[in-house]
Amino acid sequence: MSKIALITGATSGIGEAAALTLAGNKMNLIITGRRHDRLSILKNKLEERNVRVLTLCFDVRDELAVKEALGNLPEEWRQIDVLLNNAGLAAGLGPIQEGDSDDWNRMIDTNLKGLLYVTRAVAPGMVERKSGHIINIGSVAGKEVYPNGNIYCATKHAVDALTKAMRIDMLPHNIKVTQICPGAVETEFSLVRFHGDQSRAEIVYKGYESLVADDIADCIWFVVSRPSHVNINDMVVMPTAQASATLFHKE
Ligand code: NDP
Ligand code: 8X3
Repeated sequence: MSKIALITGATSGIGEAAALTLAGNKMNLIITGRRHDRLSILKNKLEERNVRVLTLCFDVRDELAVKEALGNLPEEWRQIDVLLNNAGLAAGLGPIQEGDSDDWNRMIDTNLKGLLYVTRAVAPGMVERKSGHIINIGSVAGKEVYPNGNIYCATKHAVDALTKAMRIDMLPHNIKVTQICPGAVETEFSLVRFHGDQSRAEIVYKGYESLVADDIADCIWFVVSRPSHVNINDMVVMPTAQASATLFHKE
């Protein structure tokens, strides 16, 4: 029987690319996000690859909505084999003393609490079946802090810590826990970070060859497709032209 993967944040960037790659490898998919129109378009594309697709439209920050969506899955969707905790964002880039608490709350509530709510809803089924794989999308920002990255870096450092903690908790239950930490990937990430300012977002990816979402989707498929006795704990993936969170070789 084909396996089932649940992807948070499948409406764009890394999550969307992961959905297409996993479907290409015959996984059935539960795709989630807040933008219903995009979920519908993606569902059609995925179904062309002859897999089953369920769309669930909810905000990961809304604990009740997460519980309702994932606690009432149709019977044939309950056995989730892979949970890809991908939904996340940066909001703003500036010094702590000028920070906007709305931005802080969005990042903490999405990157951290959202990941927790979804994991809390999915992990018990994995524990019961003694089988499953949780993959958290961290970041180079969870390995280093960089100027003006304060709260985003803090949330991704927390994802790094939580991934290690989850691996310990899941150990007796035969559940794999992996973190994938990308450097710069050209997606809608910077557009969101700069509150829709296209020209600021474009500068982030100028003068060097950044990663694209498919590069991370390839890594996701690599970790998913290892034999059952092999777990990739942590993967840090950068563009060749990036050596650290702040050091780029630009033309
Ligand atoms: P995108 O902005 O392209 O995609 C983000 C996805 O997250 C969207 O599908 C969005 O869906 C979803 N999302 C955001 N907020 C919520 C929410 N409250 N509830 C549900 N879904 C939400 O960015 P990326 O693909 O680049 O980002 C994916 C992950 O990768 C994030 O965790 C990010 O931190 C991480 N990352 C990105 C890097 C990069 O350089 N791009 C580098 C390192 C890590 P919708 O808006 O429809 O809800
Ligand atoms: C996204 C990469 O360097 O903008 O997590 O924080 S960075």
